[in-house]
Amino acid sequence: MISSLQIVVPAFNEAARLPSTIELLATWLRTDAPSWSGVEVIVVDNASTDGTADVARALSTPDLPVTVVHCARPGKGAAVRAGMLATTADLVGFVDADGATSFEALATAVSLIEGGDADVAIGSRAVTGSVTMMRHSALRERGAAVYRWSTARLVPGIRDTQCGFKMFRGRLAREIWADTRIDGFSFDVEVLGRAHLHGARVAEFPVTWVDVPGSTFSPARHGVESFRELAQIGLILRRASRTATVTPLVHAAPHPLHETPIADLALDA
Ligand SMILES: Nc1nc2c(ncn2[C@@H]2O[C@H](COP(=O)(O)OP(=O)(O)O)[C@@H](O)[C@H]2O)c(=O)[nH]1
Ligand SMILES: [Mg+2]
Repeated sequence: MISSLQIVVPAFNEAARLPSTIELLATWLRTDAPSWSGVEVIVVDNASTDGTADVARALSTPDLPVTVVHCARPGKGAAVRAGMLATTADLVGFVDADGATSFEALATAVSLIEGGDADVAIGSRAVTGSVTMMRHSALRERGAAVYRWSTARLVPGIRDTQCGFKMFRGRLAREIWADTRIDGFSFDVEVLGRAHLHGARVAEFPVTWVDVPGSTFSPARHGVESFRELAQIGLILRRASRTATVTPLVHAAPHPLHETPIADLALDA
């Protein structure tokens, strides 16, 4: 049994990859979570030119309604923001359109949040128990290692900020995303930093992740931009930490992964 769950899927020219992802999700819900009701998908069409919105609408069924939100502003961060601000559910999450993260992650995330152990549950390819099948280029792998080193200073304790699977208490998500500024691929880092500032407990849990061909991330085109965004996030979080009133959402005890004081979040801490 879950309260209500909306899953945001950012989609930039995903007419080819979206159908199997939504169908996999519908099948997983039917077979592995038959008692869940009221699950909905919100596809955010990020100015696609390949008919993504029509494809998404055609995937809607009474068991798994799919609605489409349009986002003219380019970037995965902008798309996820538009989707999150359109949510109303008690639990909200986002997943990549390629379905790279196995949907078993939904069960883990829901139980962590509904069980009161976390306010934010993020899938990870870097914690014990994760299974990853990657086909990334050497350039992307090297860039990812430097990127992880940089994010560790912004959101200490979180090992994989970039997995395309994250779930939140709905009210918290809407409060966080109302303030977010990063439009590109580094938006997850801003969101996790802001979650800390809200006093939220973040649980990072292992997922099974299979690289799906057709990635929209180009190391050459998006890589430099992603690092530039990290520098900007350092400033944003430092500024936000000056005014943040940290009030734990549910329980007083911080998640063991995140005992780092808020002041240490700043880029130059
Ligand atoms: N590149 C890009 N991706 C976007 C944009 N808006 C939404 N997305 C989505 O962000 C997700 C990125 O996942 P993917 O392309 O698989 O990248 P990867 O998993 O990091 O290699 C997909 O669901 C994209 O459709 C955008 O403006 N640009
Ligand atoms: Mg992918």
